Formats: sequence, structure tokens, C-alpha cells
Amino acid sequence: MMKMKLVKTLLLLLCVKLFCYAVIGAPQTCPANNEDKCGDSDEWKGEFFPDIPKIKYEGPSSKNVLSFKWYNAEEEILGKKMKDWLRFSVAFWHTFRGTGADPFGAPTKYWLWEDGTNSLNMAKRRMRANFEFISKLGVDFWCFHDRDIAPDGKTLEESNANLDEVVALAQELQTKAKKRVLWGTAQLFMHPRYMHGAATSSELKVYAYAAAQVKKAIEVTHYLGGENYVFWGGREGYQSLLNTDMERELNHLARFFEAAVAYKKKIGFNGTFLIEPKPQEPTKHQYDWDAATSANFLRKYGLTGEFKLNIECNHATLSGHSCHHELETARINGLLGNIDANTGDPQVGWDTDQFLVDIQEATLIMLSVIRNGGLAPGGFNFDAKLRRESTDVEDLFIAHIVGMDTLARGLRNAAKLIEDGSLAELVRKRYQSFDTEIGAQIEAGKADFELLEKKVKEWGEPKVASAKQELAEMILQSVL
Ligand code: XLS
Ligand code: NI
Ligand code: NI
Repeated sequence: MMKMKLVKTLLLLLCVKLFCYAVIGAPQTCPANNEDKCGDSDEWKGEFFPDIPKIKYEGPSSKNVLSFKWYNAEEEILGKKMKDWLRFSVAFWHTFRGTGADPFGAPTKYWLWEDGTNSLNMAKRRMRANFEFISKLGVDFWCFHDRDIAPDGKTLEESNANLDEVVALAQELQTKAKKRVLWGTAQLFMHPRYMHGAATSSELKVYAYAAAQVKKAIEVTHYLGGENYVFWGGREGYQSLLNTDMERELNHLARFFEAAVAYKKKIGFNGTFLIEPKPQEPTKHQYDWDAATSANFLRKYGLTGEFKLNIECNHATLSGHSCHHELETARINGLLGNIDANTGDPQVGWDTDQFLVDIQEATLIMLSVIRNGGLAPGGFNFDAKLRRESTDVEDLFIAHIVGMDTLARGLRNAAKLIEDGSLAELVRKRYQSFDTEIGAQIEAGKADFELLEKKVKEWGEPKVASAKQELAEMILQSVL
């Protein structure tokens, strides 16, 4: 009897609870250590992340993991708001399609909103989670591949129809949330048809398929008001030169880009086209090896005016350069358009796509960005994932927060370095011998070898000054 009564009471309680859910939506939870924050219900509202408040700036002394210590969106640094220098973007593929699977093991992440399928309904639900996530995080942009946001169909028509359905919802959600697309792209590397490449495939029908897919991806990026469009040539490269006509493949790639430019103009898409260099992985050799190789490709085919580069820091280190080097190479060639913000592991030789946490590296990155006058219409896309072993929903927020704080700190440091001026002075002094009459003649291309030989005879053996490398490092360290 007692038991029956208990069951009845429990059932009643459950009904009341269910009724409440139906009327007021999902319950709001309030972590024990954060009770004082739960008064303001708007901060915690949400269907997917009810345990996470809207992330706010609390300053460097805050111990709240769910707050910014250095990124203060509205604060002005060197005459521009932090949010306008940084233009952060969440990468849909890592944050919402990353499962933690690796070549040795199954997925490790089981997000509550996932139902384990790749259905259209699931795609829509995920899209809603995406906008709740970026709204709580306080980021203005997002980036996507066509196939991350909507399931691939059996035919191109079916894939396009799926994409249209998800994109219509994305458009509605992003308007409501006041968010924007930093860039869109086509996934031309996962499907087996692309095993020999897409635009550089040895198969004509694959080239055509890739063209049709990119055509649609540009259309939906345009529809969503995307500010850029990225070409990452994951399989545009080779595994063996013995079976490869490299010259023909590169010509095909150039024709593909020309056709993309023509189509972009035809439909009135004004976003910037970006090429994302990477030396290898998945191919042994990717044609867009690094910034210099990509710049040369664009120049050879007369495409420099139509494209800029999207520099990814982990790709930079894979090609044997620092991220700073790649950014400077892009910048001095007038090609710095966007940054895929991530980092590799110094002990690991592949694209681990970790969130950037190195403050010194971030300072050098921001030095290039400031010298470039910012990145707009580009920005910082977090092409970064949680590691396999990080499996809490909270980790998704923490990872982005630390990534944003690292770059914000880099921005503050770089501004200090510029305002201090001693590094610039060190560099100026190093080259001051060229600030002379003969130096000016050399730089203007007016000093021939005979003149310089005459001068050497007049001057004798040159006295060579110190490079002051350690001093430069000391100055850099003083702002970290
Ligand atoms: C992979 C690339 C990829 C591009 C978009 O290494 O970084 O994620 O950014 O296709
Ligand atoms: Ni990338
Ligand atoms: Ni990458």
C-alpha cells in the first residue's frame, strides 16, 4: 500500500515536471558554484546548453572558467574594437561534427543533442545548437563546408535539395541571432569520387562534379551573405610523380579557379575568394604547399587580383615555417585575407588542429594582423578541435574561450610592442645604411655593378654591425 502511494506521488511529481517543461521549455540548471548568477534567467536560457551562461569579460583576475579574462569585445585597442580586429568564427565541422574518432579508435563524444544519425532532421537540430553556441560564446561569425551542414544525397540534385533545406533554416536562425558567415566552402575530399583529386583529378567527370558542387557552395554562401569563400585543395596534389602529369593538373586547377571567378561575378557574389595553403595530408604533396607557392601559382595564371590567402597556423608549421612567416609572406604580397586559428603539437608531425594557447605565437600573429590593417572582410576562424580525451560539453566552451583569450592577449601585447617602438627602432637601425644616397640609388634600381665596384674601392672593407637578435627577443618578452 505504502509502495503504491509512493509510486503515485512520484508519478504526480513527474507529471507536474513534464507539464512545466511543456509550458516553460527546458529546465534551467544552475551549477552550485555559480548560484548568484542564476538570477538573470536570460543568461542561462537555452535548449542545448542550459548549464552554460552567456560568456562575459571578467578580466584577468577572474577565476570563473566560463568567462573571458582578456577578450573584451567592445574595448578599443589601437583605435579599433577588439571584436573588429579579431572577427572570431566558429568552425561548424570541428565543433558540431567532430566526434573524437581517430584512425585507431571510435568516437568519444556523445553530445546530448545528437541522435547518432546523419539525417536531415539531425542536421537541422545541429544547426540550432550551432546558433545557440555562438550566441552564448559571443562570437559574430561561423564557417561551414556544404557537407558538414547537410547530408550528402544519392545524386547531386538530392544533395543540393538537402543543402537548400538546411541553409533556409540557417538563414532564419542567423538573422534572428544577428550572426554572419565568415566563409563557406565545398567538401571535395571525403567522398571516394575525389580520391585522385577534384579539380586536379585525372577523371573529367570528377572535375565536372567538383565544378557543380563548388557552383552550389558559392550560391549558398552568397545566399547566406558570406563575406569570403575558401578553396582548400585537400586532395589537389599527388601521391607519386611517376603516374602524374603535374603540368596538366596545375593547368586544370587554374581553369577551375577561373571558372569559379567567372561564376562569382555572374551571380554578383562580392565575397573574397581565399586559397588555403597546406603542404600535405591527405596527399603526399599538396599543390598549394605554402603561401609562397600559392602566390606564385596565382601570379603565373594571372589570378592575383581575384584571390587572397587563408593562412592556417598548423599548416604553416607542417610546411616547415612559423605561422608568423606565412602571415608575413602573405602580407607583403598583398594576399593576407584570413587566418585559420589553430596550432599543432611540436612533437607531432600532422595537422592536430589544436586551439592556439601560445601567447608568444599569438603576439607575433597579431603583429602581422596589425601591420595588415586588420583582416576584414576576413577574420579568425577556429579551425580547431577538442582533443579526443576532452568529452564534456563545457569543454567546447572552454576551448573557444582560451583560444579567444590567447589571441586577445596577443593583440594587447602586439599593441604594447608597437606603442613602445623599440623593436621597430632596432629594425630601422639595422637597415639605416640604405638610408643614404647610394642606398636610395640601389633601392630605386639605379646602382649598377660598376658604380658599386667604384664605391668598394673608395670605402675599403665594410664594418658589419651586430644583428641584436637577443635584444629583439628581450624586447618581445617584455610585453608578454
Ligand atoms: C584541413 C583544412 C580544412 C579547411 C576547410 O586541413 O584546414 O579544414 O580549412 O576545408
Ligand atoms: Ni583550415
Ligand atoms: Ni587544417
